[in-house]
Amino acid sequence: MDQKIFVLNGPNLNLLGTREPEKYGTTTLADVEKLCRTTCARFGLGLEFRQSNLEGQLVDWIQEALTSKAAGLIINPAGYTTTSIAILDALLMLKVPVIEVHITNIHARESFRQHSYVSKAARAVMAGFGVDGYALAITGIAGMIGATER
Ligand code: CA2
Repeated sequence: MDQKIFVLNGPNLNLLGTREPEKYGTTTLADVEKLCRTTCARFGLGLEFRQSNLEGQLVDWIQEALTSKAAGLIINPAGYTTTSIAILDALLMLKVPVIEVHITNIHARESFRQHSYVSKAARAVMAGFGVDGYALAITGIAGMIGATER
């Protein structure tokens, strides 16, 4: 597997499946990782799947994606979507496709959730498909980088 993608998750997503199931569903982040692994395997892609509650940690991982020559990056920035110029600046350094994922449709929610700094660096945005959005984003990135289904 020489092509690898990073899937990064922001604050509080470690609690996925355990709180507010009416909004975010009952699937846990461990289940999402399995879904991502299965989907990456279909395209022969390696996967780094990570979550952090810390902005600087997410920035460090984006820089790691750059230095380790990842083929693409998917990020659910969660609460940092609307605030983090540091995450935006790190993403803007990547030459490979970046896809922003949100479990919910942020545009149908409170107005403060509707602006995303991250979108400025994203080739595509997936919002409102629930956790399936992660698998859809991997399929999309596979197409963008020319990885074909095995
Ligand atoms: O819809 C999404 O994926 C969000 O990125 C989720 C963020 C929210 O701040 C964004 O506006 C939209 C919140 C993630 C919090 O994670 C939780 C997980 C389980 C239960 C409660 C919160």
